Amino acid sequence: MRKSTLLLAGSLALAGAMRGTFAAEPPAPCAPLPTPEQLAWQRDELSLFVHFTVNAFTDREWGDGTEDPAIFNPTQLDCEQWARVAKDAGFKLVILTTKHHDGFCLFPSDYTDHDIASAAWKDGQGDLVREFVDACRKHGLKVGFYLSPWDRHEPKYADNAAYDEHFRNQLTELLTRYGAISEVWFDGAGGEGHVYDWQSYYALIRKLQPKALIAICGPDIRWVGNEDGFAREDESSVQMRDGQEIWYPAECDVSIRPGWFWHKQQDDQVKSLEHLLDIYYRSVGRNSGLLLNVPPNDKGLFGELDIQRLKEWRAALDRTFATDFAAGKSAVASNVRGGDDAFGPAQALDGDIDTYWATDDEARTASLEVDFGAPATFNVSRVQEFIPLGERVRGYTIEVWQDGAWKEIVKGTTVGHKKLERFPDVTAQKVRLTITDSRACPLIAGFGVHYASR
Ligand code: FUL
Repeated sequence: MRKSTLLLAGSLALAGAMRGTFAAEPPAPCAPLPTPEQLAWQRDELSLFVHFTVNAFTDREWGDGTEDPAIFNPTQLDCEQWARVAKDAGFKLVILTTKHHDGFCLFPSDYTDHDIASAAWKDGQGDLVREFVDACRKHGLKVGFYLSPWDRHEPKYADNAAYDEHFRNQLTELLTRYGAISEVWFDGAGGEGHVYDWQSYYALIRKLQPKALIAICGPDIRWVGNEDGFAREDESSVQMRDGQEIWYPAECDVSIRPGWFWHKQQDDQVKSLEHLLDIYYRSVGRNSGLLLNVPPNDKGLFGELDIQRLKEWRAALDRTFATDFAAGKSAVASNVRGGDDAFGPAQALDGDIDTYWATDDEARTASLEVDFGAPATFNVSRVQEFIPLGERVRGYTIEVWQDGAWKEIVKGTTVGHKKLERFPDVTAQKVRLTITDSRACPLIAGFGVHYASR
């Protein structure tokens, strides 16, 4: 045993010596860092939102809580259809509105009659949340719950403390009956002036589902600040709170239609493919999670046009990123950590975001040059940092070699998990990524250029 360990160590040293390098120490983390759950969420990139309640039967966006629960009767409800559509379009997590502002619960709650047990659907015997969770699990999707703090039906809402208890009771039902929950989404809308005991909600979630992320009115995932699906060009997961830097990644929520809920007259107002692609590039492509809403209709099904559009969207993205002109090509870098190939530029071009090109500790600027071997035409760039060790890059450029000189085509700020840029078609044989500013030595897990057909 000992002998073979020695032999292994000896041959590794020999291999290092043969290529003129010895294993370099991995870089130190650059705080703040993501939790394992935040990291997985950022790498998942895509979540589907499902807005469903009595509003699908009243043609409203905000129910006022006076709706008769009996009207809720999605006669062809098929949560598997939702899950299949989500899966095929590349979503990793699906978040359901288990209770919207109208207070109607899609699960049978012991704390209200304003719920699925009073609905005509399945004579009050059904549990829509259960069907939703089962369908997601069957199709390998993570599950998230939206539970509206603002409740326009519940009489206890008038009494802060009584409502806090009511809300915790409902949270307990949701977080103990349905297995592992990945995200709890707290909407900040409505209820102006009402004071919620947020800390007690968070403590309960941490106790019942320690791995669940708490989003929006919560400490783990931040609302991007609009409902258009667009992040800022310099969106960063490093945010200041109470004078401290914390890891707080952004989520972009937007609906595929004008409304969050289904309205018959919006059946032909599904966003165009161009619009949805724009949303992708300006959310996922700006270091943020995309939470795209698709509302089921009054039958309990996604619309044909919504499904068709999602297919087109997935196909367009797949076509674009299947082109990857720098992948596996020969590359040189201005600085390689300890001269060790384990941190060499090839690590940014290998399609594996768990390996990365790294520089020596002192470097704050560095460049990586790729030669495709033949001219290529492209119009999208992709840069990805190795965020398990923190977000570092604060400035970068991309240039192409044309007519004997470098010509700048992208000038960016932050990178984070993924930064995509679109630009007019450019043809070149060599491309250069330069990190112009960084909080610590840059760690680049992915660099690529792609062609999006128009
Ligand atoms: C908003 C709500 O008022 C909308 O109805 C929707 O749920 C959206 C996601 O959040 O604040």
